[in-house]
Amino acid sequence: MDFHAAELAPSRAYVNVMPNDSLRYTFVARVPGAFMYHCGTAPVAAHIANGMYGAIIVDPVRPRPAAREFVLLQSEFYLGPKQGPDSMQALDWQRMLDFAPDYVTFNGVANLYATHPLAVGVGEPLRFYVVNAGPNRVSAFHIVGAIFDRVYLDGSEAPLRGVQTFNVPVGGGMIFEARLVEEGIYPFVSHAFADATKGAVGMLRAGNPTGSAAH
Ligand SMILES: [Cu+2]
Repeated sequence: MDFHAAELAPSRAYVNVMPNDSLRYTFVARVPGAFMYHCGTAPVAAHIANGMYGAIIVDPVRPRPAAREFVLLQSEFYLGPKQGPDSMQALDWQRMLDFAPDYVTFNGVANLYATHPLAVGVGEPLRFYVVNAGPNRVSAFHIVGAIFDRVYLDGSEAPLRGVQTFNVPVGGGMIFEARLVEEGIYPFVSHAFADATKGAVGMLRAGNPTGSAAH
């Protein structure tokens, strides 16, 4: 179990834990930010592609200003043929090596927030903790119709300002702050549009608009 928020010796803490065995270690989360954790057992790519990851948000000692907050965890799924009575699909290792995912998702389900938009207020301060588990695809995070007021790179205390799109590297996490200036539907995407087409798209619903968005 590999916690990116930790500073320690992997050879001590990130060792294999076999069935019926256990391991305990602690760490101090010194650096604030949005961090990935994942299974670190070989082959790591297979385990991440099978969903063995998550996000840890480390808050700064002095709290960030109040905002409506969301955690978005981008990842990919590479599927083999449907098998058995329940049509189960296992990882296709070659497709993973070829960067050819079937689905690219926010929080594990393709188009999850396109079909279930996130409700926000008009002009409300918004904060997105975006973690990219991969295992392969960089997330070009963008909100259609908004410009990020601030983007924090991991533990950086000095944000970038006035940013339209910013890459979240595989195994990285960024904090995005924005406001939506008028009532409406605002898509958020990975602007790598093959990935948006494969499911890395959602909607923010500001206020109570009528109509829909073209993206
Ligand atoms: Cu890692």
